[in-house]
Order: sequence, then C-alpha cells, then structure tokens
Amino acid sequence: MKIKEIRVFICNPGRNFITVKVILDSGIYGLGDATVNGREMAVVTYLEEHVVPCLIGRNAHDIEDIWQYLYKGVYWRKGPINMAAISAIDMALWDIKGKVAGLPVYQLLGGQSRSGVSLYAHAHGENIGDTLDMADKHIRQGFKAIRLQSAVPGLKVTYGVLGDRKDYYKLQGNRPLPPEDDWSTQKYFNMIEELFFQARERFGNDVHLMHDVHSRLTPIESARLGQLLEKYNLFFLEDASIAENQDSYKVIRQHTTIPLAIGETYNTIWDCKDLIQNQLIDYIRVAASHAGGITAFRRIADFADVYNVKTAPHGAPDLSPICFAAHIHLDTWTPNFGIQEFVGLGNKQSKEIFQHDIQVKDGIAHVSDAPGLGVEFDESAAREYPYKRSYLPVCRLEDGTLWNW
Ligand code: CS2
Ligand code: MG
Repeated sequence: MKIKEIRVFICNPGRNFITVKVILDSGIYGLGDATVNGREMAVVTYLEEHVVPCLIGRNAHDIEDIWQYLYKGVYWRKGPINMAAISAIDMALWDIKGKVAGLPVYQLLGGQSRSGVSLYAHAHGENIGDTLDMADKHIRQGFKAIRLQSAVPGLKVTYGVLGDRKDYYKLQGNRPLPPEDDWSTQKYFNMIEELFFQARERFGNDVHLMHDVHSRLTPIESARLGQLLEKYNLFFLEDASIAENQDSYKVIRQHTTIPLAIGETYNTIWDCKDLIQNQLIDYIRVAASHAGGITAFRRIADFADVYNVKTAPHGAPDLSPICFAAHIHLDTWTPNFGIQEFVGLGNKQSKEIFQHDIQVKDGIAHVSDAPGLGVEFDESAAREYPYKRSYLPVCRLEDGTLWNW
C-alpha cells in the first residue's frame, strides 16, 4: 500500500480541470480533483513542489494521518490553494481504499441513507420568460428543484446567465484576462421579485426554487431580499451576502425566515463553524474539492447535523467529474443531506477524459457501485486538451467601485 508516485494533470476540455493521480507500488491508483477556478497553476505547483515529495513511500491506507500531516504539518494552514491540494490527495486515497476493499466509497462511509441523490438544475435566461422556459424543460425532464437566475435589465452581464455563450464551458473556459462585470443592487431589486412571482404563477408551489445571490448584497439588503421573497417559498437563498464576517448572517437571520445556504468558497470547518453552531444557515454548501476532501466533508456534515443544518454540496461547472462522483458518494451516505447542485455531466471532450457510470434520471442521481469513486481518467485524451489560462470575472458597481463578483 505504499505510495510510489503522484502525478498532477491539468487539462482544458472547454475549461481547466486539475486531476491528481496517486499510484501505489502495487499499481492500484486513486483520483482526486484539485481544480481552483482561475488559479489552477498555483495548485499544480503547490502539489508538485510541496506536497508530492512528502508523500512518496507513505502508506495510502493512512488517510487520516496523511490529512493531518498535510493540514497541521504545513504551519501556514487553510486557504483555497493548500486545501484544494489536500482535498485531491484525500479523494484519491479514499478511491484507493475502496478499490482495495472492493467497495464503493459510500459503503466505506456507512452505506446508503437514500436510494438516490436529489439534484437541482440551473435555469437562466436573458429575460424572465426565457429563464422560465428553461426551467420548464428541466421540470419536464423530471427535476423537482430548479435554480433561477435571470439577466438584470440595464446590466451588461449578470452572474449565472450565459449571454451569447452556449454553455458554461464556453462562458468560463477561455478568459485570458478577468472580464469586468457590472452590478447594480437597485436594478436587481427592480426585477427579482417578478422572477419568482411569475415562476410560482407558472409552476405552482410544488417545484423547489432556489436562487444564488452570489454575495452581491450587504447583510441588511439580503434581509430585505429575504422578506421580499418569503411568500414564494424558496428552497434556499444562496450566498445572500459575503460571510467573511460570519456575524453578518445574524443581521439577515433576525429579519427573515427564508432558508439560507452558503459555503462554496469555504475551505475548512472553521470558515463555517459559527454559522452552523449559531444556526444562522440552513444548508452548508462546501465542495469536497475545496474544503479538504471526503475526510473533511464528512466532519463538516456531522458537525452540521448537530445543529439541524443540511448539506447542499457545490456542483458548479468548475468541479470536475471526480468531485461530482465524490459528492454523489457523500450524498448517498450523509444522513443530513439536503440537495445536490447539478450542471450536467459535462461536454463531449470532458466525457472523453473522465468516464463514470453515475446515472441521472428524473432529477435523481444514482451512485456507481464500482469500487472506490468509480471514475476513470484517460491521460492521453487529457493531453489533447492542454491548459489555457482563464480567469473568473471581477465585478464593479456602476460608479466603478470594485465589488463582489
Ligand atoms: C456558483 C458557481 O454554482 C454556483 O453556485 O456560485 O458556479 C461559482 O460561480 C463558480 O464555482 C466559480 O468558479
Ligand atoms: Mg453559488
């Protein structure tokens, strides 16, 4: 079970992904996702220069000890780059343990708590009608939960809306310098209630609706939004406000009962501890590829369960199919699972590189029973799609003030 080699791959089948392959002296290997959208090469260097040399020769079965070694042993703890590296190594070690045991990872975690994993799909459009038409398509495909994001009239670009791109890969995959998006809270408040009013008029109250504010509001503005949308019974309001100051959510919570979700930018349990233990949120949305892997995700899920907080793992286009697979294993096990974000199973190129047999039907994902995570990675296909630097946008208010994207 000795680690013989660790390879780090970066490929761009429409958008950049980082894949870690941990290879044992027996030839068994495990895969992990280390993608940090827009800062990929920082993670690659961190892994190759500072993590890999320390792991060669270690026993791959010692998942917890390796996690502690990489977390506590670094002195400069936490942070997105460091934790993405730990996450990928951790995922790969769980993949290996499952392959050695002949069991899928969800069985190693404690078996299944549900027969399938409920997903929510993304609906977006240049106007409310187009957004709801896309939502209608997802509902007809069997999805019971839809995230609605619609263009804000008067803004050049709105988060979560594709504009003239055909898919998220086209939107995010080739940005040699950060695009500058604009934002106006006033223009947003002028349209947002109408989106959910029309959605409820068209679809009734059974379909779950969510919305991602993407941290654009101040806490009191989020409180106002929560009050405005309460009558439309959202499943959750995501990233209502930036939460570097976790106390911000006390302001929101005292004004509205709208369910709150946050966590995709968090990389340790410490980032979300106060929000969870003070029950300031209802869903924690950390990603296994950013928050410390399966080991850390399990810890956060168990901590959240003590405070009636459910999981709603991040599932954006910049999480690779390896992280998606890890989430479906975790979601199959997690007793306090809420819902899983789903943006599709990738494009033609990514499917050449990442192969798995996760089935999605009627808005439900069914985990693979293959040993480990159940994902294969085709190195030669990956080499066909080389890395291309690509940034996330930055965001400015209409007066030029730099704001939260
Ligand atoms: C978004 C993400 O899916 C979501 O909830 O917040 O798509 C986010 O914009 C990306 O992960 C950023 O890389
Ligand atoms: Mg989000």
